[in-house]
Amino acid sequence: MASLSSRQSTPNSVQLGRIRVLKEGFRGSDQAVGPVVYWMFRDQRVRDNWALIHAVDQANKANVPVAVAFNLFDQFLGAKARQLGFMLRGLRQLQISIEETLQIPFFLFQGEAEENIANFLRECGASLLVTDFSPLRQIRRCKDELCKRVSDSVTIHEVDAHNVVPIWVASEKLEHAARTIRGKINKLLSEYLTDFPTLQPPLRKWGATNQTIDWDSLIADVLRKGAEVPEIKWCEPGEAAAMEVLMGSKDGFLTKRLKNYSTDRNNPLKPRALSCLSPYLHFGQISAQRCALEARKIRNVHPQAVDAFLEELIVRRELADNFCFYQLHYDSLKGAWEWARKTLTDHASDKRELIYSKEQLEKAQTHDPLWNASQLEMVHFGKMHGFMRMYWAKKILEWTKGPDEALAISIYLNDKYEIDGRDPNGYVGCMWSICGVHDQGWQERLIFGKIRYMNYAGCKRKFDVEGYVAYIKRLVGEIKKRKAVNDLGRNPKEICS
Ligand code: FAD
Ligand code: FO1
Repeated sequence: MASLSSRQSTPNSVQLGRIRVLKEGFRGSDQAVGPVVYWMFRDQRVRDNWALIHAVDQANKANVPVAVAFNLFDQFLGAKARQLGFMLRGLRQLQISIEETLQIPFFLFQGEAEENIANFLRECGASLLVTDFSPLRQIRRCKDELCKRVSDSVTIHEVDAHNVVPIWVASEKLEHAARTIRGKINKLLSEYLTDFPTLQPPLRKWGATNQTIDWDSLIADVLRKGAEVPEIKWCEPGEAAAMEVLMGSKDGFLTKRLKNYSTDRNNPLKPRALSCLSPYLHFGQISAQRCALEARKIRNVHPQAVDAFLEELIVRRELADNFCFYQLHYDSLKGAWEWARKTLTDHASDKRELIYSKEQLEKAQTHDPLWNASQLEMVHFGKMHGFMRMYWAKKILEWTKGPDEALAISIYLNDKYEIDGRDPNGYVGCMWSICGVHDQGWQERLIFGKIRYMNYAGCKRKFDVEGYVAYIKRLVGEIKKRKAVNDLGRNPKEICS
């Protein structure tokens, strides 16, 4: 796979290092140049989007029009109403914004992406397809298949619009830990952590389209099919809401909440100390690069908090993408390092005092009120506190039959209930907790072997455990009450029957 070699680029365009050529098209001298299509999937935003900037740039250079296409899969890694509702409501806003401000048409397809996108390219006679980047296997398989299906004349460019330093530029190999990638990323920030150009409507307009998207029925459909995990009300979807969470004057992270990030971010009783950007970052409704640029502007005021935030936002997040990009077994024991696989295998048949089934765990039916609270926070609120995620996953290792099962259950629950699930951060979070990925070996003990251990007593020393349990009880109670009132208002017959 060729990455465009020179790092130079024309002013206002995308650094060439951000772009990989997935397929080089061959056009006969008598063949006209066709339009550019941007197949959007991971970076679902109009603003600060290098893939969109590149697509417009290329269209202007070739004097052809550009369109954006999105493919809604029939099923994507078990996503339910919670995640699909959030995504589609964000996309509905995106369609209005991209069509009104940039006069770029937005097309939505449903079903098999390889087929839909290939058909669309054929129908509009496109010469260039631009896609954004995700290291997930499902997406890579889809792109490989698409490369085979499209005509020889079509070129396909992949743009890393998600990471500040493009994943293949930051490192050419699987990194061991944050300490091995940090220096590589930091060295490249002067080159890549730059401001975005303002995007103007493309020079050539796409002809009239007769496609209308019935968002209401699309949303109603995913809500019905995925009703088992309902939407959350506290997190408003879309680009505008994302910017508000980052820098809103009322409760923005950088404007109002950042100062306690370095001291309070590991206290589950103080969730407001966290940015709460993960839902937006996951669906690409905000760019990590924008968050970093804005955070850097106030570094002189809160240096420690900004540095701690940038470490998570850039180094840890890009380390997770590095792992999934270079380790195809990013979600199984096969992907763990040799030392970790050995120690987990050595201890796989250690006697467990307690074993819970997937169902018992899902229903938060363990003996441990702290674990149950974190599980309920995820199930009902849709976002477990970052510190609790580590304890939560490690206890699954302790209370299930073995590491394979523990990893599978943690990923299943994480992907099903977290609003930010199905993300490289999630796979790596579970792999870190259960398989020691990006961690070191610790003193050997039963079940865990050399994998880092966490326990209730340790949590008690760090924060007010009873306070957290009580807080979650209140939170879940309020969510259930609100839901009952809403259900009553919406369809009284259904409730009574
Ligand atoms: P903040 O602390 O404000 O962080 C800002 C951003 O930095 C986050 O949005 C995220 O993009 C990045 N970040 C923070 N912590 C990490 C980390 N440890 N690794 C990589 N990037 C990080 N994150 C997800 O986005 N999706 C998941 O499904 C997910 N599952 C996890 C499962 C487990 C078992 C563990 C241990 C961690 C998981 N994380 C996941 C990482 C982390 O817990 C969340 O990113 C964080 O809690 C999100 O909240 P925030 O945006 O308010 O965090
Ligand atoms: N992207 C798509 O292009 N089409 C989808 O239907 C789709 C569904 C989806 C559901 C849940 C979710 O968390 C993400 C979803 N995405 C979808 C986005 C996406 O492709 C992923 O966020 C990235 O691949 C993660 O790297």
